[in-house]
Amino acid sequence: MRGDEAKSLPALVRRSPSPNTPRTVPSVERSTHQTQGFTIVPADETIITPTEATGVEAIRDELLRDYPKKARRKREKQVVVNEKAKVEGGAQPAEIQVPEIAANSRTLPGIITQRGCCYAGCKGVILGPTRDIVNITHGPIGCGFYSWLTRRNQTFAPTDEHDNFMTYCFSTDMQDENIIFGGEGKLRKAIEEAYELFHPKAIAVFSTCPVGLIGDDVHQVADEMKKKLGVNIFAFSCEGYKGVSQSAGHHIANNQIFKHVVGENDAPRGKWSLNLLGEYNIGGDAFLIEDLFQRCGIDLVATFSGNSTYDQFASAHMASLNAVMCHRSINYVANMIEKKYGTPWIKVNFIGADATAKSLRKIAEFFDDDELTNNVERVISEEYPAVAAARKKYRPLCEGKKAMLFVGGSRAHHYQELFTELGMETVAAGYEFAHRDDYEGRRVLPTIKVDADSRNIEELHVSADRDKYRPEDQARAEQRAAAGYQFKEYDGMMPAMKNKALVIDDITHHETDRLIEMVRPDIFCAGIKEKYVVQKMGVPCKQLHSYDYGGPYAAFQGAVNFYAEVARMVNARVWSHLTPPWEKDE
Ligand code: CFM
Repeated sequence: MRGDEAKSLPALVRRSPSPNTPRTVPSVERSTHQTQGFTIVPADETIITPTEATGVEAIRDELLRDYPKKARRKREKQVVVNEKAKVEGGAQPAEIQVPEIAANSRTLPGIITQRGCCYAGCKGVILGPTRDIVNITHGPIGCGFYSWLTRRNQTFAPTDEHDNFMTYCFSTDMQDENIIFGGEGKLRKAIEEAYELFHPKAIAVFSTCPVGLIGDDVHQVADEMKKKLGVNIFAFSCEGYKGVSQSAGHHIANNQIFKHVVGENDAPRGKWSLNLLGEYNIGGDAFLIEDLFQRCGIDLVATFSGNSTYDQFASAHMASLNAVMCHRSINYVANMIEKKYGTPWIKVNFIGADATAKSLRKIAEFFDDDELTNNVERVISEEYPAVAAARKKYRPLCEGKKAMLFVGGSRAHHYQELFTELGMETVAAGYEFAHRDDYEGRRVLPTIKVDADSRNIEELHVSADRDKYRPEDQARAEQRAAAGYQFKEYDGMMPAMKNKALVIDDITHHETDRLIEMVRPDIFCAGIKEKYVVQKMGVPCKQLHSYDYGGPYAAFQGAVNFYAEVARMVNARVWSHLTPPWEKDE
């Protein structure tokens, strides 16, 4: 911290530095904007006045101050002040430029990350919400237990006759002897037993860490059993240690579903058909989106993977359009489907009432059919009165309050929409495991360096399917693009945030503590691991992973639910009455 700024901070900083910690920090290297050939004009909105602007940087310095040198050098690149600039000139229309942030890199040991593992991303996130695939965890029982319905992904099997295995927990329960002599035999038996008991359409096998370490060939076993039993059986090399976070697990899961399931069933498609990619039906979100589609007459072929079935995945290649909700977990699937089958894709967001209306209109615009446009406008006008009434009631209770959001890979961005609708400010946000494109937008994709950890994750080389590629879908996309319609667009979280907001990748426990102490937000959004620590500091914490047993929060009705919940939380006085035991005098 530089001398003068230090003086402006004491009101913010409650904790005194330890006597051994030097008060000075080497000046931080800030990323600069590419200026050549452009004029840089500061973006108009700023949340912090010039004097306070120093404050944001001082807060950043304060977060980094206590780290040892090496750790600090790494975190400096992941803790960024969102200094936005509007770049004018050049051939393109003015665009917002944001600083570079380091993301998708290994977590420093000991920092207490919010992240999960590769197996969690594969088994829990991507395949967890599918109800009629038997998901067998190959590994010790603990891994199986922790993948058992801990993520509030809901499903709706229409009758008892329809398979729903989500409430089951299948594990090979590896023991010492399997670790020493190999677990393939036990896996074969487990697959056979699951088949005999349930006769599912498909069985998936998930590798936990020891499976990779002892070298069980899960793919060979899956192939062998597929031939023997005559149902689709495939496996995932999603050992927990692979990659740097659950993001690797998403990729491994999606690759296998793309390879082994998509394209298996050529079901007829409706007039306006689409897949919803990256919506996992947490707390029933997908039910509300499905309802909107149904009322608009949109044919939802498959959701990846909220409230989904095997058959839906198998016919996903038939849809006319892919709409991507969670960019982080699935954007590459949209690309692969486009290459193989010709289906174009767009980015949508059904979190926030305004975002929902915008997304529905974008879908209608793609199909360019008056009948669909009228349906969409009718549904929006049916939904808006309730949204407007809720805003009128709850916005005055929330206006001007500060939020912080630190969630996996999409929600830290999407939920800012809802806070904006309530008149609240997102002063700091970050992802656990997203990549630079989720922060800075897809235009940085060509500049992202692929490191050794990412190289470990298989990249599929996809080409057009000789029989199933539809040139007419691509022709329509090209014609729509020529008319100015934007495909494959995602600008990322940072351009959408206010100037000078703090953006923190893979936030550490220490930074969380210090940030809350200094800024005292009115609400902190994270997960169960953070929740009670944050609340003991006197700040309400909303879980955006599980919704704290609440929700749904998607679409219009979800927005109304969220407004009410946030208004209740930011006005709850219980937190101001709380003195944590360590602050009591005795
Ligand atoms: Fe996508 Fe998700 Fe998320 Fe994610 Fe997740 Fe999740 Fe999440 Mo928890 S797929 S990146 S791995 S939106 S489980 S439904 S809430 S961390 S922000």
